[in-house]
Amino acid sequence: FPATDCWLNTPELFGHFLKPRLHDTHKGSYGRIAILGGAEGMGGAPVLAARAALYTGAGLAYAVYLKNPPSYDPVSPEVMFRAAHRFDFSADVTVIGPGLGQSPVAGNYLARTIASGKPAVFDADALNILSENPALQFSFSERNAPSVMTPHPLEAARLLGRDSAFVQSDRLNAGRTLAEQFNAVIVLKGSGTLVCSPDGKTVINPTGNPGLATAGTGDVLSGMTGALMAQGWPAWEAALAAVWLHGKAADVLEKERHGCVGITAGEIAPKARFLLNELI
Ligand code: NPW
Ligand code: AMP
Ligand code: MG
Repeated sequence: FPATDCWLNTPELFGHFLKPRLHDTHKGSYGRIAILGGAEGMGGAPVLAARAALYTGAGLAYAVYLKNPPSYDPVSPEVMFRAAHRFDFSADVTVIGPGLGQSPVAGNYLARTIASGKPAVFDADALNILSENPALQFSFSERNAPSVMTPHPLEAARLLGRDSAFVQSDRLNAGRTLAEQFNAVIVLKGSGTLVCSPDGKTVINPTGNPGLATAGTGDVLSGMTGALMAQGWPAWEAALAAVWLHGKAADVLEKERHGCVGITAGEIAPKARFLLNELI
């Protein structure tokens, strides 16, 4: 894997982690994932991520809200809801950011996630808070646990102190710079999503289409990534597999529908589940 090259994402890069389930296992064997987010008006984002995590094989999924969690969601009763003040960071993986908002309380939970020493996926508003807070950036770079960051171009731009045109003009450089700066696997989203590792590996993803340009698809990707990490996958392979499956699911939907217009975020993970089982 020469560090200077950019490789094409294929299942061969993560296939060695695809394993059939053993008979003598239980839900605890497949990991507990917590999604921290769901500020006022964005309560759907953690639910999308939690459902996607279950479709990707996680054993248990919690949607953790800064305040006023619903008691349950009738559309996805498998998801458990918690208030953040009762959350102890004991889940195997924390996904922080989907619909989190940027309040001081949200910043506090981000600081605790960074300090938790647990594998984590940082998305959306977690990245926006981080970009405004040098002290948190420092503690992030000192983190000694698997970390994935999933910025879209504007979130990456905020982290770099630039605008999205700057990021888009040299995506490779933006992704690699962030991976080195934060010592994290960076998923720089958008057409031709890049996955960059701190040691310089870069992979470009060929799956996906503009049908993904719709509300909540990024929240789904963060849940899928976290779910694979909760099942013991390293951050690098989890990010590669999630990105590939997420895009491929959209491609299958596009084919079935004779076009990509009107794909919704909630449809992605059920289709990705089919593809995941097919690969296993
Ligand atoms: P421009 O215009 O190019 O400069 P924001 P958000 C850019 C939650 N959600 N290629 C583009 O910038 C999220 O989780 C909740 C190029 C665009 O205008 C967050 O917490 C939902 N550019 C919160 O909302 C469903 C791209 O980014 C700007 C790009 C805010 O997140 C929706 C938008 O970024 C949402 O997920 C691309 N591929 N993609 C729910 N149901 O609860 C993005 N950009 O202003 O950070 O807003 O991403 O919507
Ligand atoms: P977010 O903006 O966080 O909701 O994430 C959007 C998701 O959709 C990411 O996984 C992007 O890579 C994907 N996406 C958005 N637009 C496109 C596009 N034109 N082609 C392929 N994937 C896209
Ligand atoms: Mg997003």
